[in-house]
Amino acid sequence: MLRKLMRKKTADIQLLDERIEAVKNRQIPNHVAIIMDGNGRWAKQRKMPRIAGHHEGMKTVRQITNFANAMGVKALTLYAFSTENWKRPRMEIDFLMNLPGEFLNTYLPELMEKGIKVEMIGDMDALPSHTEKAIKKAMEQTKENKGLILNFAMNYGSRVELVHAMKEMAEEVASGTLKVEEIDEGLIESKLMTAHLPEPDLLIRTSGEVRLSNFMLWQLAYAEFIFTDVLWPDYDEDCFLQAIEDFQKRNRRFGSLEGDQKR
Ligand code: V07
Repeated sequence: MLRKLMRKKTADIQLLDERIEAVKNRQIPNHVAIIMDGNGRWAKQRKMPRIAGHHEGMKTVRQITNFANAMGVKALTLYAFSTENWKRPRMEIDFLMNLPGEFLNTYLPELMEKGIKVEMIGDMDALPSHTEKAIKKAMEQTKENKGLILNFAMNYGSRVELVHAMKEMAEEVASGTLKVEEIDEGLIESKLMTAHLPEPDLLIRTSGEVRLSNFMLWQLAYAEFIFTDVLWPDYDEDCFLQAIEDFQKRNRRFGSLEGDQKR
């Protein structure tokens, strides 16, 4: 019985390995963006407090980060805290604001080992100072790393980001350093917090919600969207591989048109 189970397990791993090899031979998304939903629901199903779900979700962040890095994804943006999340109970917010510190205390050595670079988008100023310190320290320590960019969206809202970009351009026009005719997509892009990142080509949202919720509205203009009912704490390598396989299937339908030419 045990031997039979082990044989099955070995076969599963072999199958996963074969899928990974096949996927690696095709176009890997440059930049994957994920809305990590369903942590509260995961906890509720187990009669546990919501924060237990958030904590479990953090383990998924580690697993998916390592897997994306191994697959050759260049950037992974994770929506960790939205500007809307401030409406949650105080105790839940306090818990969430401790997660970056806990995550980084535990995984920073592993991130260094794997060459992963930590970055952040969103309004850092509004975060508690201990949260800001933990993130800044990790960004500083990993800034020379050449592997995956692990980009956390924290206190991020896409419309606020766009308002900020527009104000900057308006001021430059008012001061005479920018001409209205010079405003184009490239310039707008350069004013966004994602300016240095490749455009996201795949968006994943877990837990069955089918909305963008003010996440990278400009940047996701040409991305493939994948929605799954799987709750974020249950999301695993198999799910992520499935998402890349679906992405590649959709992209192949464009025949010779690949990547940026697709638009
Ligand atoms: C958070 C765990 C994942 C599911 C979604 C909500 C809860 C990792 C971080 C993090 C953020 C910045 C950083 C390092 C780690 C995080 C929050 C919530 C607020 F530099 N997970 N995670 N931050 N959750």
